Amino acid sequence: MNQLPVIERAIGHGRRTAVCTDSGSYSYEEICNRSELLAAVLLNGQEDLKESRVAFLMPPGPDYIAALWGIWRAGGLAVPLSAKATHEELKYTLNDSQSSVVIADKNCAPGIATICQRLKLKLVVGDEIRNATLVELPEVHSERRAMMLYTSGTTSRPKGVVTTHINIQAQIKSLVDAWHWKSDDRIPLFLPLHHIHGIINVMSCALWSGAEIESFSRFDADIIMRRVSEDAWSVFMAVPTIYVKLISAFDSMSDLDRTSVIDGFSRMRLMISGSAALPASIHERWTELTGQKLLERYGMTEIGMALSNPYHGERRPGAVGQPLPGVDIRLQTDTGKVISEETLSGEIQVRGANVFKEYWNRPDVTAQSFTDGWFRTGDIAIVEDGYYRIMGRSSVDIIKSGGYKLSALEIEASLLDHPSIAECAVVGIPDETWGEIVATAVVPRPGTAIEMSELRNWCKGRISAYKIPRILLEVESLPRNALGKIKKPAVRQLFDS
Ligand code: MCA
Ligand code: AMP
Repeated sequence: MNQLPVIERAIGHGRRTAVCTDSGSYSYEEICNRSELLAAVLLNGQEDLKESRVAFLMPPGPDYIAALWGIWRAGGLAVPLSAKATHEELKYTLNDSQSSVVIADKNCAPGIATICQRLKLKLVVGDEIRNATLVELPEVHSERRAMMLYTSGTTSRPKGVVTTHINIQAQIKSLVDAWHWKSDDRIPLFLPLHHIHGIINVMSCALWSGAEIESFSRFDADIIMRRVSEDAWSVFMAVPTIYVKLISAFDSMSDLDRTSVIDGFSRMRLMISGSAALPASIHERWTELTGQKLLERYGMTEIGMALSNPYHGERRPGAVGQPLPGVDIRLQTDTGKVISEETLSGEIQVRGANVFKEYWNRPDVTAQSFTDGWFRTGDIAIVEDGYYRIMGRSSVDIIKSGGYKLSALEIEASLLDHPSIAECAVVGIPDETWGEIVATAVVPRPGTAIEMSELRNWCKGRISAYKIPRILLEVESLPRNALGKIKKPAVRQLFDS
């Protein structure tokens, strides 16, 4: 039977170690076998899941990979859930994606079981594969839908970005080629596994190549630095906030430890930064400290990676390089003119097999996101001496904090449920560590006052921790334009004064 290329390759990697965690090492063969059993459990007598949505919440490691591959092998569409999401956010994702089944690890299962009961969804606990027997699996063609990741946008609630197996294969192959992935590579995985950065750039590229992943439940600078000093890895990928945190962690180390960690970093084959702008000062500081030139790249949930500094050649601070293999890029002005000179900036538009299929159940939004077959990213760039440089975004309502993309509108909608908030406006304020930090200007209801600490507590359990505002400003009224709409640039200025 023809297997999906991802599975075929994994089978070919056989007894090599695919992933290790603090509980042991797991081979490709072992994970393939688990995924086959899980596919049998999911099929439960059916011949093919036919792209029905299967959501999953598994810790990083062999069970996460087996869940993803198991869903694919049964013909399902995988919906990775966020381990940091609140119950409300999980319910939204499950409802919006019309998931019918949820796979959870036995440790996550108690929390999600209540949600499944309420939404009448079937819960499969990872352990169930112990009693499963193998069945014939369907033949799944690469044109079929494979994965749905939720991403915030300029509309209030997150949208499901659907990619096919062809899209995913194109995203992986482009990076394996451009960044020279090899089967003897070793990489740490500490990024969340409901976003492209962790799922494709780190995990899927490593597994495609037969490389080894060491996975962690979260980023812990001390643990990571200890493993670096032990030469545990050849490749390292992180968001800018992590590099900032590592630089500040160096300051609190003894000279001996510091030298050994820095030597470890300097011996790596490749260190990459992405998901948000890497300030040139951090790029340069990292080189001063470790001798490593970080490779900065640019991507988006809808397109995977699109631009990258070169593996060989100049890695320019503040720039994101050139189009990756197989990815077409153009810049377009807001009047619709395609830019051919270096001096003009415009919106980045992308075409290629890497570009997603659709926003789930939102044909109108999907159609509006393309122009003449090119996907409109909403990011503005310019080309300087042959290298693209990101200048910003066309929407002030998108905030990038710690590498997470947040919708100001989604946060505002949650804050408006607070009994003392009459009106609010959320903006991103530049911040050295987080890139941007979430700030909100609020107009209190008459006779009430709003405290930052109280608001923070109120938000916990309602929105993910990284979306909670860190700065609060009470105002009597919000700046508006002539049509009465809130003026976000003017709201930002309120925080400067
Ligand atoms: C957490 N804290 C914050 C934020 N997040 N403060 C301000 N802004 C934030 N965004 C606070 C917490 O409340 C806590 O404060 C303290 O920081 C430590 O929180 P913790 O969660 O432990 O932080 P951390 O574990 O150090 O997290 C930092 C992190 C994480 C590792 C950088 O944010 C992360 O994993 N980011 C990566 C996200 C990612 O993968 N994005 C890629 C999507 P207190 O101590 O007071 O309670 S983008 C993508 O996939 C595209 C395609 C691309 O291009 O890659
Ligand atoms: P997401 O939707 O979470 O996939 O985030 C994608 C967005 O992250 C892009 O549209 C950019 O705004 C931003 N982004 C990713 N990489 C970079 C980078 N290297 N420099 C600046 N912005 C970036």
